Parts: sequence; structure tokens; C-alpha cells
Amino acid sequence: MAFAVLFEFLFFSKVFVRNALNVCGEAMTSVSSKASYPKTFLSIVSLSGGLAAFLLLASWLLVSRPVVNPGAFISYRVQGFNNTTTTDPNLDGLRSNITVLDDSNFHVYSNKSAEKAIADDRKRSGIEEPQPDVLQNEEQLLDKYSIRKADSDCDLYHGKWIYDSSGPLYRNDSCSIITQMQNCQGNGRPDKDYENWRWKPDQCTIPRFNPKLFLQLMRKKTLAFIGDSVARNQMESMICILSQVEEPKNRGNKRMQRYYFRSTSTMIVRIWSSWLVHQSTDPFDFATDDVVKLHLDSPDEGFMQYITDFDVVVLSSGHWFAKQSVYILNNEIVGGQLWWPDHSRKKKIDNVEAYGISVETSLAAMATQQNYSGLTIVRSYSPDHYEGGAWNTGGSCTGKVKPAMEGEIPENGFTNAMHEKQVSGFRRALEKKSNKSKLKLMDITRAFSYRHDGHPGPYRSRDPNKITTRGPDGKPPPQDCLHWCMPGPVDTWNELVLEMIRREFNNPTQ
Ligand SMILES: *[C@@H]1O[C@H](CO)[C@@H](O)[C@H](O)[C@H]1NC(C)=O
Ligand SMILES: *[C@@H]1O[C@H](CO)[C@@H](O)[C@H](O)[C@H]1NC(C)=O
Ligand SMILES: *[C@@H]1O[C@H](CO)[C@@H](O)[C@H](O)[C@H]1NC(C)=O
Ligand SMILES: *[C@@H]1O[C@H](CO)[C@@H](O)[C@H](O)[C@H]1NC(C)=O
Ligand SMILES: *[C@@H]1O[C@H](CO)[C@@H](O)[C@H](O)[C@H]1NC(C)=O
Ligand SMILES: CC(=O)N[C@H]1CO[C@H](CO)[C@@H](O)[C@@H]1O
Ligand SMILES: CC(=O)N[C@H]1CO[C@H](CO)[C@@H](O)[C@@H]1O
Repeated sequence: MAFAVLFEFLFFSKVFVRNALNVCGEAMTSVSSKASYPKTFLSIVSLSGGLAAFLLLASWLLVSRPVVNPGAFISYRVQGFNNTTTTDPNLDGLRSNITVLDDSNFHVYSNKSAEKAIADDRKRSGIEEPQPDVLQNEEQLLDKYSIRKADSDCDLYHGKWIYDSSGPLYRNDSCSIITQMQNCQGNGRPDKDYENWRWKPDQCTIPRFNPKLFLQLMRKKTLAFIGDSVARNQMESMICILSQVEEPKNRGNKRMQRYYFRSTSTMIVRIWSSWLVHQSTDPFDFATDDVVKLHLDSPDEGFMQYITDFDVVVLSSGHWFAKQSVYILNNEIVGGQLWWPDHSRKKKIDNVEAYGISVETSLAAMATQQNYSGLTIVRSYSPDHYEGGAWNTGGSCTGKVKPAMEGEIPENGFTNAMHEKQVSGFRRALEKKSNKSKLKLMDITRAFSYRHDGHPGPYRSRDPNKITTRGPDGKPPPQDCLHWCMPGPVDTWNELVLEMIRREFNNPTQ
């Protein structure tokens, strides 16, 4: 089974590399048409060549390693943690195929009959807060929300999941940009209730996402998602939610996704940055050129160079720290993940420590950039749910059809450690902040540890012959217990983003 996953990974990655090569050529031609883009994005367009090369290099390294030594991947385990479920590096690799996209893949259509069904649902539900039809104009909409002042201090991250029969914010057939691997219904997942749970903080209620309110708060503004394939998951959820009221224009190029909402001149951007820090492959000390080096003390220029163009940034990372790389700090090799040729030396830090440092470095760079005045939302580590083993050792989320009850989730030592380091990295960066920007933590790790039902599991593809149940030997099928179904719990992250934006941009006391 592990071999099958590996082969799939290699196959997709090769497709990806080939496409990335094409991108370099096309980036050149896209510069000539840049006059039609809004001004702040000229620079992004001209970047494409460089970032494509960067992506190409990164993916090539990650791909080339298992070719040389497949055993390194198959016996994969996060060092220092014996007893935890770990992230499937191959699953992220699979998504590399998706990070490079043709414009033609991004035709967003609106499905009137699906829209009507959703509207009917909402009428039935009564829990919807503003009636979008009643509150047409901007002042009314903003007023209505600014009144909810009492809610503004409420802790959003302690609460529970409650069943909500009004259903999800969109459907698999009312949003055409859902990556097939997250289109659980489209891939034949038989149960659907996982779409119907809302997060309810103990002290307040998060209103159902109102796309019109979002667009108005984000008038003439840009929201950027920065991170790995889980960040892509969240970005696509946001586009699906918003596309229910307005079809965005796809202004993306092959390696940077950008969607433009004309009614309010709002732009949604996604930049790929798997580790958030500068990476290179140049030989360094005793590390040769066949392994990725992470410079833990410099931020990833791939996103830093555009940071002043963004009004809101949703930044996240974590799972790539389970992949092979070398850690460099103060011009010295201080550790390595799945790499440490010289056993006579001692590692100074492990991958969890490295994660915390990378979070501090990237956030501190943003919080001290003279001209950046945006709102940075750090989305905390997204828990995976490989039960009974890791992704490659029989771990499974098969058969989970509702959120876990309190006390039902096994503690995950790796998730807890990653979360702790991320939060302390965040706090250190906050202390260094010197500019006008705002830095907020969106602490979803605990809340999402209950959502073992929200992953694609074995429903990762349309293949009608895929294995979805345990074999006679009790072996679970290959599955994705890391990314989130769409629609599904991931949509809650965007409801939280809207709530945080509302608190920042529409607070009458400020
Ligand atoms: C993990 O297991 C190995 C033996 O398999 C043991 O030597 C090591 O101390 C364990 N590590 C932790 C962190 O428990
Ligand atoms: C993990 O830890 C539990 C106790 O906390 C133990 O029962 C179990 O055997 C361990 N599993 C592995 C794979 O080490
Ligand atoms: C539109 O949505 C309806 C109801 O959800 C569905 O039956 C129909 O197939 C969809 N049409 C298209 C073109 O996707
Ligand atoms: C949407 O999900 C339904 C099952 O609920 C499935 O029959 C249909 O093919 C899916 N449509 C798309 C476009 O994935
Ligand atoms: C900030 O903006 C000013 C004026 O546009 C510019 O001169 C300066 O170089 C910028 N600083 C940074 C760090 O980008
Ligand atoms: C852009 C690209 O290479 N897309 C490929 C991703 O993988 C699917 C298979 O799931 C291919 O059909 C696409 O061509
Ligand atoms: C408004 C403000 O606080 N600006 C500061 C942003 O950070 C730089 C240092 O990186 C300061 O020089 C600015 O005064």
C-alpha cells in the first residue's frame, strides 16, 4: 500500500515539474499584458519566473530523494516522537500537482438551482443572522454588525461543535474550483453529516459567513493566504463561499492564484511557502546539494517581497517540518530532519524546535517591515487524524461520521508539541513588533482535533474502483486524514477570518 502511494506521488510530481518548466516560459509573456492588472500587482506578475523556478527546485528536491532511496520515505517517522500520527509527506507532494494551475481550470460558474436550494435552506434554518436580501446596502450591513460590540471580546476558540441543519455555505456542485481530492461528495463519500456542524464558542456565536459583508469590509483590499497545501485548502474554501454571491475573475498565473471581485475591487491571493523561511540547495558545510537547507533566521523572500501589497494575510505552516531538510541558524548547521549523515555530531535542535523558530522569523520580519500595516492572522497547526498509526503504517480515519466527543480524542503528542512551538514563536514575534501592523492568532488546533470526520479519508479520487473499506486482514485503505473535505469543517476557518476582520475593521471604538 505504501508503495502505491509513493508511486502516485512520483507520478504526480513529475507532471508538476514538467508544468513548472512551462511556467517559466509563460511568465515572460504575461509581463506584456500586465497593464490590465491593478497597480499593486504589477510586481507580483513580474515575479512569476523567479517563484516558478523556486517551486520547481523545491519540488524537484523533494521528489528526487525518494527516487534515490525510497526506503527513506517508507520508514518515515517524525524524529523524537514514537507514538504519534504524522503527516503524509506524499499527500503534500500530490498537491503539488494542484499548485500549478491552468487559467482554464478556474472557470467559476454559478448554478442557479443550487443557489436556490441554498437560499431555501437558509430560510428554513432561521439561524442565519443578517438576511442578505434585506440588508442590501453597505451602511445597513456594517451598522448591523458593529452593534454586536458585546461579542468583540469573546474567546472564539473554546466552545463546541453543534449540529446545524441549515447546511454548508456552498455545495460540491455550486463551486467549480474544489480540488478533486477534497471533493468528498464528488468522490463518492456516502455520509454527509460532517458538512453540517457549526463551531459555537462558549460565550458568543459566530454568524454564518455573509459574503456581501466580507466583500464590503474588504473593499479595495487584498487578502493573501500564505502557506502549504492546507493553506490552499482554506483559500479554495474562501473562494467557494464568496463565489456564491459573485463570480470572481481569475487573474492568476500558473503559479500564483489570484481572484478578483469586481463589485468591491477585492483581491484574494495565494502564495505557496511551505516552510515560511528562506530555502536553498547550495552546498553548505557538510550538507551537499541534494538536500534542502532551511535558513531559519531569514524569512521566505517569496512572500516577503509582496507583503506591503497585502491588507490581510492568513499565514500557516507546519506539516512540511516532517519532511527532509537541513536546519541552518547563525550560519551553522544545527539540525536536520530525515537527514543527519555525521552521527558523531550532535543535533542542536529537532524539527519541532525548527518550526517554532521559523514562525518567529517570518512573523517578526512582517511585524518590523516599516511599510507593512496589514492584519496578520496566524492560523494554528491543523491537526491530522491518522488513528492507529501514521499515514504509511496503517493509520486511518475511515468510518468517522461525526465529530469526536470530549474525551474521545487521543492526545496527539506531535500536534501538541507543534502547536506549543508555533504559539511561542508567535508570542516572541509579537514582542518584537515595531510597525503599524496587527498580529493575531487564530487558535483552531483544539477545536479541530474533534473533527476526525472532516477529512477525505479514502475518498481522495473519483476512481470507482478505489478501496474504501478495511481488507479481510483489517488493513485500512490508503487515505488522506490531513486535508479537509469541501464543503466541510475548513469553511469554519473562513468564518473565523471574517469575524477577526470585522473586529479589526469595523470596531466603532477604534
Ligand atoms: C522511541 O522508541 C525507541 C525504541 O524504539 C526508543 O529508544 C526511544 O527512546 C523512543 N523515543 C521516545 C521519544 O519515546
Ligand atoms: C503509544 O502509547 C501508548 C500508551 O500511551 C501505548 O499503549 C502504545 O502501545 C504506544 N504505541 C506505539 C506504537 O508505540
Ligand atoms: C446545479 O445544482 C443542482 C442542485 O444542486 C444539480 O442537480 C445540478 O446538476 C447542477 N448543475 C450543474 C450544471 O452543475
Ligand atoms: C456532488 O456530489 C454528489 C453526491 O452528493 C455527486 O453525485 C455529484 O457527482 C457531485 N458533483 C460534483 C461536481 O462533484
Ligand atoms: C517604505 O516606503 C518608503 C516610501 O515609499 C520607501 O522609501 C522605503 O524604502 C520603504 N521601506 C521599506 C523597508 O520597504
Ligand atoms: C496541472 C496538472 O498537471 N494537472 C494534473 C493533476 O493530476 C490529474 C490527475 O488527478 C491530472 O489529470 C491533471 O492533468
Ligand atoms: C507607525 C510605526 O510604528 N512605524 C514603525 C514601523 O517599524 C519601523 C521599524 O521597522 C519603524 O521605524 C516605524 O516607525
